[in-house]
Amino acid sequence: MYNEQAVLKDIRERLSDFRYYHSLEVAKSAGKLAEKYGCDPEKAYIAGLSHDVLKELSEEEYFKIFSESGISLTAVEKSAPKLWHAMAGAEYLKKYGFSEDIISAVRYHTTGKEGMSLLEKILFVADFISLDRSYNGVDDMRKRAEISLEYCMEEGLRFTIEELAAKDLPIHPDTVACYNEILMIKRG
Ligand code: DGI
Ligand code: FE
Ligand code: FE
Repeated sequence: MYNEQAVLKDIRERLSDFRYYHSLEVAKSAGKLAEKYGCDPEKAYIAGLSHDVLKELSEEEYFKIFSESGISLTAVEKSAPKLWHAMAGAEYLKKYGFSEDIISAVRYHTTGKEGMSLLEKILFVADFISLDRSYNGVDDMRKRAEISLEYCMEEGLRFTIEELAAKDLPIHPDTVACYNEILMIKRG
């Protein structure tokens, strides 16, 4: 239904071994989370498989995609190269005819945003807890994902925001909005 073989071939050709295996693991984790939380596992799997498809482009290649698709970057986005693969990847994946919900999950998998859909949350969490991940605290993140997606996202966003602040890097407004919304839900 989603031309999984073509996506597999595409990511195999575009990504290093390390990132290719990361993509396979995110797909598996996303599929499992979808089953647990009542989302479409096939959609979650294909979103996971393709979420980092353009992670390894050059600056020139990203900007070619942005200008061809009429995407203008904010000052924060211009100064944050790590965000480009999600913005460009979402555009690129339109060629597969993916539905808007899959495209949007890829688009926001790095920053998150306010008002995320179930599929968007699943991809965001799967990217943190996939089996290839081994950072300090990953076990806690996996436990949190068993309890609720938001409980895991809260910690993931805190981790990202702290890391960015420590490195003097800009924090995207979508990241902040996502974090604030989850805290407000928690506080009722
Ligand atoms: O592509 P992956 O490495 O699998 O994971 P990802 O797409 O979540 O990217 C994580 C990187 O993106 C990490 O180095 C932090 C960076 N990042 C995430 N949110 C923000 C951000 N960078 C900036 N400048 N601002 C953000 O809000
Ligand atoms: Fe990514
Ligand atoms: Fe990823």
